[in-house]
Amino acid sequence: NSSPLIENRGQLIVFEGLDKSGKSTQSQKLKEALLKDGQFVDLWSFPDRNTKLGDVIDSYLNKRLELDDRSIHLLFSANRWEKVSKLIKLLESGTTVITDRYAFSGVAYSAAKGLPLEWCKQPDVGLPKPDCVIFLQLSPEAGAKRNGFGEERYEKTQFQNKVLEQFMQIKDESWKIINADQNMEDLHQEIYKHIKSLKKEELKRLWE
Ligand code: DGP
Ligand code: NA
Ligand code: NA
Repeated sequence: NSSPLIENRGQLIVFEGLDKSGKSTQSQKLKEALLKDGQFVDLWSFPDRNTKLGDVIDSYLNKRLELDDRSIHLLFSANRWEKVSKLIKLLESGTTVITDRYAFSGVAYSAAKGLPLEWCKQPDVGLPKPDCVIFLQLSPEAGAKRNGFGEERYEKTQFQNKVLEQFMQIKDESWKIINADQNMEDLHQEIYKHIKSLKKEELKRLWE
């Protein structure tokens, strides 16, 4: 008995996990499955490296640029905020938005450097709250064996272990933790089933 506004809005589905946990592949597969079901779906990725802020973030990740930990933290957050009006418009118009990473990465990666968790959360307070966070759980050691690991700034096993600890501090009732160390197709089916079981609710805001 929810209102038409709630019934018709798109869902915000976030994929989180350590580097190389399979988020890009699985978010793409989920998009394709939901499109097949006749839904409107957009697939996003954070950081969005295609904006001016995203260009600075890309330089930082590729180690062409050094920035203070707090400064880069705020840039990652600003990179989410610069896309919020578009995000809300899409959700309200009935498009489901899947994002590869969101504010949870924002907090986990910075807190893993030693910044206070509460400080890390503040810039993202008020962002649209995901209807569901799919957390792809893969051990840092397994991630390190996957193709391409080690190229970017944060891709070191010891640091990934710290990031994982922080992710486990910030998880909440909207999270679904899934074992990512299984074949791509089984993993996809598990995610798809979970998403289809979600109830439509009013859009809330993060950490308020
Ligand atoms: P990706 O493009 O998803 O591989 O992300 C690039 C790297 O940046 C990855 O190591 C995770 C990290 N990252 C993503 N979002 C944030 C954020 O908001 N803050 C920080 N500090 N790191 C982030
Ligand atoms: Na990465
Ligand atoms: Na991403």
